[in-house]
Amino acid sequence: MRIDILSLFSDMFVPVFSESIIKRSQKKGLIEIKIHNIRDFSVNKQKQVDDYPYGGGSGMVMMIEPIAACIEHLKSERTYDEVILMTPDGIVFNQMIANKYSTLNNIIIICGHYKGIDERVREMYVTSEISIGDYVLSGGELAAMIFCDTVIRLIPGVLNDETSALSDSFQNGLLAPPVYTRPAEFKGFKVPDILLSGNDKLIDQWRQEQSLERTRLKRPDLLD
Ligand code: 6GU
Repeated sequence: MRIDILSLFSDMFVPVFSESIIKRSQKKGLIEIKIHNIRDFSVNKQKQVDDYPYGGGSGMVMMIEPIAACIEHLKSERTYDEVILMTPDGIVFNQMIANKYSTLNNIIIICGHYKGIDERVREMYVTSEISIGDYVLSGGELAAMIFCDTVIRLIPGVLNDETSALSDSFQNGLLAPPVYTRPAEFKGFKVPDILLSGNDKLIDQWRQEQSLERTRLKRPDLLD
């Protein structure tokens, strides 16, 4: 999968994408991430990327020209499955949506900022709009990182233990069961006996029960 991210704050992505699973999956050649600074595509001398809103009002609006120039440049080199706009008025991201995006080959992600983005960007280029929850961030960058992290770990080969993503919380619509490692007892707190029993069938059954019980207690809305 190739991910092209358009942002006014491209440096924000560097530390996050140079660690852990995202770093490894780029090294393995499973994903390619390119960050583009929208300012580099500005069409005037002042490197302007935003302007006052027509009709008045507070805040600046991201201009269409630099974004269009960047997208056109990318589209001249390959075809894209989706052009995603990160925006608080998009559909709310979840694991099911992440699964869908993890099967795509090439995607563009636009990170919005300020009071918004010239509406014609949506009309002309955007194929889907995604929000990460009902609250307002200063910009789409953090949301794009969360989107990328969630999608990338679902790509086959990214996780060492292939079954690991499958047993994630939410992957089967339930929260994950509790896990333990050594020591078997810590200050009087014991690991449940069943996990030390060696009986795989009973352990599986226990984990399923715990999963269901946790979901019932913490997130009953997931069971509706
Ligand atoms: Cl994608 N962008 C911004 N600016 N705020 C958000 C968001 C996105 N998702 C939730 N809040």
